[in-house]
Amino acid sequence: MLLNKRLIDDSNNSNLATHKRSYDYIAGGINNIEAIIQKLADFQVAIPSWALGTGGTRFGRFSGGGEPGNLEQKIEDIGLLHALNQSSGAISLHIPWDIPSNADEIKKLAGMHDLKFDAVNSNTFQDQAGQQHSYKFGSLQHIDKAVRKQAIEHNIEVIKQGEALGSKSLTVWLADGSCFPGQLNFRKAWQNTYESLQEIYAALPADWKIFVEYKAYEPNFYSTTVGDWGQSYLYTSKLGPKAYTLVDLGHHLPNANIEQIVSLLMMEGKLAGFHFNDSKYGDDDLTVGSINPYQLFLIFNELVEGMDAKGMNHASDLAWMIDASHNVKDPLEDLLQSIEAIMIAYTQALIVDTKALKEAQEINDTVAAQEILQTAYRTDVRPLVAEARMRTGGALKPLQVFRSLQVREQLIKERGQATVATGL
Ligand code: RM4
Ligand code: MN
Ligand code: MN
Repeated sequence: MLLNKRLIDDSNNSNLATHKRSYDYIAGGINNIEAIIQKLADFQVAIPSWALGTGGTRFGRFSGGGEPGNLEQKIEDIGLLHALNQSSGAISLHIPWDIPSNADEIKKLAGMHDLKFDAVNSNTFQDQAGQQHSYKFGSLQHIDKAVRKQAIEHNIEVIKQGEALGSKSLTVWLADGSCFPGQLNFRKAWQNTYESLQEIYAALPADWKIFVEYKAYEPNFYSTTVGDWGQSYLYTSKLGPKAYTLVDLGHHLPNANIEQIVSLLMMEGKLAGFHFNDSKYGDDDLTVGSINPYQLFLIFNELVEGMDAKGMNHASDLAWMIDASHNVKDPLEDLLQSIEAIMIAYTQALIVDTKALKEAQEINDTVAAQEILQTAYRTDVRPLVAEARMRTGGALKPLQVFRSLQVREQLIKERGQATVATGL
């Protein structure tokens, strides 16, 4: 399904007067407003191909209907999101869940929706039909060289798939670890993983990067072989300049200071980018900004400050991606909410009075520092985000348009009630 641009314009026109009032009110107080709007227009967040269907837990899965049944339909879904918010201009593929049968055709289709291919993701956490060796006890860490070899070859195959699509990076997330004390030798597991990663690294094209993602636990519940940013950093710093550490927000132990992690990784030039989501307890799949939007803002504050200090391009020097699974919400609505939350946090970070903050830090004025951050955080920047969307051809109110045009109902009509998307 394609959205009729005129219907988006109609909706914008009916919301315009109210929007203008709130936009003028807030924009009037910001000096570099045009530069900020441009940054928002440039900022794109990749949508993972596995997040367009209903997720589930091990207790059950409740499909909402109209799910994309193949990669073409997934691209179509991301095209819908991008038409509405103009901020989801990229797709991140998970192989083998979404192997393009014809890379050129898929590339063309994505191009028609104005979408690029972001990082490709390998999968050695599940066994696929017909696979020779099992990943039950790990993949790149496995005690058996033959299993490691199979996992290395899969990653190299994923790089090839990504090359054909124009991707420039490989994300490796490993489920490797152990469920019980004594199950494996930590050093041996680390060493095997490192050697395996070295082989994958050697297969990277010259202009590619490898992102090593960490996760504290799940599916292994005693140890994870890339369990935290320190372990990931150890791999990436030893691997070489093309290796970076990827931060998935939901992959930390409760209350971890993620903004500090981000700041230090950037300082070392080793931050790959993000998998955005939110979590309350141990989940890594809730809608971005749904539980702790202040933390998201603090992370963006470090990002903006760190990127500016290094003269980095906000839109292109780090990888931005959502990584979530939707159990009770319509996946497309959830993704619209997630992108909105990211854009809001980014905008708030852009309006922080950095000069005043530096001055407060220089004289240990803790009270002033808090006031400065919270002044930005408590500013309702939604009209700025909406303005950037409208100027680039998107909707002032994406979710409202999605509902009033009955997009999901149409998708159910086209695809049926019982389709099941590959993914989580
Ligand atoms: C993992 C991790 C990976 C993602 C898989 C599906 O928890 O976040 O990035 O590819 O889930
Ligand atoms: Mn992730
Ligand atoms: Mn995850």
